[in-house]
Amino acid sequence: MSTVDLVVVANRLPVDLVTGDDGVGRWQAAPGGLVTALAPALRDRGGAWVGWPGVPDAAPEPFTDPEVGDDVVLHSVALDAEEIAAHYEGVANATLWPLYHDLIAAPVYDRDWWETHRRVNARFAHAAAEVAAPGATVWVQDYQLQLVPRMLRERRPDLRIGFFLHIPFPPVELFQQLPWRTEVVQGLLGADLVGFHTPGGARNFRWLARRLCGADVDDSPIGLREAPGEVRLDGRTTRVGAFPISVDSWALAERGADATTAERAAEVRAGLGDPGTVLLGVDRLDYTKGIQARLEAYGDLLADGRLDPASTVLVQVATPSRERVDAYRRTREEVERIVGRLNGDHADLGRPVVHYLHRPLPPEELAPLYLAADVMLVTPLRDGMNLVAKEYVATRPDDSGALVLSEFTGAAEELTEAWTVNPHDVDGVSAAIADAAASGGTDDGRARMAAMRTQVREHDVARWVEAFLDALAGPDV
Ligand code: GDG
Repeated sequence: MSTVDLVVVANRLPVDLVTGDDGVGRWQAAPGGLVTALAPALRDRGGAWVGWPGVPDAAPEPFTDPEVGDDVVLHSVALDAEEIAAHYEGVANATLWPLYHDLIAAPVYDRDWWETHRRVNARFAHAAAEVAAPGATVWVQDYQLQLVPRMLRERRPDLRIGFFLHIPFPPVELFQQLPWRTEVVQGLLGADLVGFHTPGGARNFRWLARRLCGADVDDSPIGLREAPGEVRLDGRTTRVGAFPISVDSWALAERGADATTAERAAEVRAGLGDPGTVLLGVDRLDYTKGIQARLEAYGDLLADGRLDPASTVLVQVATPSRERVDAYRRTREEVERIVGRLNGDHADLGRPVVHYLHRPLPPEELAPLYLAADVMLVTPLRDGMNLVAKEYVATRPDDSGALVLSEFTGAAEELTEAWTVNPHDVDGVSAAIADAAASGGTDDGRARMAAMRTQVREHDVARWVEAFLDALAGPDV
């Protein structure tokens, strides 16, 4: 097998194997911006991507896909149905996801799942070790693969290994619940560089490295995009830093400025009955996203007359997600119950107050929605970054619009001019939505959007990739 100098390891490949109506399997671009972000770096260096193809037992030979790039070799890690249930639906989505998102749902700690999780992580490490050239750089992605850096280091001490966590790293008191907490911290310490969205996550991890593994750590402040902190253990140093991810701001701005996008946005508004105010939410249907909180806050505004049901609509896109996990089914039921109640209480014939879409929209439909929305509602109870907030800001063609943003997102540390809210405080969310809706056309509203547009333009996703890979390639420590 030929080897490469840059390997990305992620739970999923950037393409999914899907079976068509004719029973024939085809590769289809997987949802998510990670591939857009990483593909250029992989193409430049002739890299490889190691990941699971998204269906049980698929084990194709290494292949390429034009959507990713002809120079990027895709290596599949096969998982069987039991491994998908225990590693992916179990440990990843029912243990680590809720634990790392402040216990919004109760995490399940299952020893058998963990055994499988460990075995699956070892398989990813093995696959990465096979394709990495001597001295290559390997960039491991996200919470499903936290054990991989150490496993890979044991096999291949010559490699430069980076790890990035796309979700929040939890407060130390919560992390301590995990029965396998030391194993996870040791796993991550196999990397040369561990990246988080926020300085707080990096500092929590550094504290745990000392507490759980006895590592020697520095006490640098670790700021946003500042020099990483250092953790020394067993003669090696792992650097720990904050690398907030972003979006492809220029591509989004181009799409937002396109005449066809504006025409489609006008059609969308007309289809909604040309209301005075359009509010928008776009989320995976996940209990972390705070969809219920924003619906309740909106309901209060309609009920007390601060927003007029005859001239206001909320469009909520809720992309189906993890539907086999119980907590997600319950969240869907709650969201749909509230949507039903709000329309029952406030809609008129042919004029719903909430337009609710429970399906994935094609990518080209998102930009017109962002343009059509006067106010974007991003109210997660906890979110590592939240790309939707940045996409809205980047896509708008001028300084109109307004963003209501939860303070519990990584994005809130950068988009500081948003209408910031605590999503647990329904009255506060209502007040912010009302203020944001009233800010359209005002100097204050325009100044806020202008500042946020500058932020996302200056810090786009290409810069994120470069910053992480530069730090990873940085001086030997
Ligand atoms: C994780 C972390 C972190 C959504 N609905 C549709 C659709 N989307 C796209 C959005 C956006 C992406 O999906 C969602 O990204 P988020 O960042 O908002 O949230 P997660 O999926 O939870 O992502 C998060 C991220 O990783 C990156 O590190 O920011 O904190 O949880 O790009 O536009 N896209 C299309 N149709 C939809 O219906 N085409």
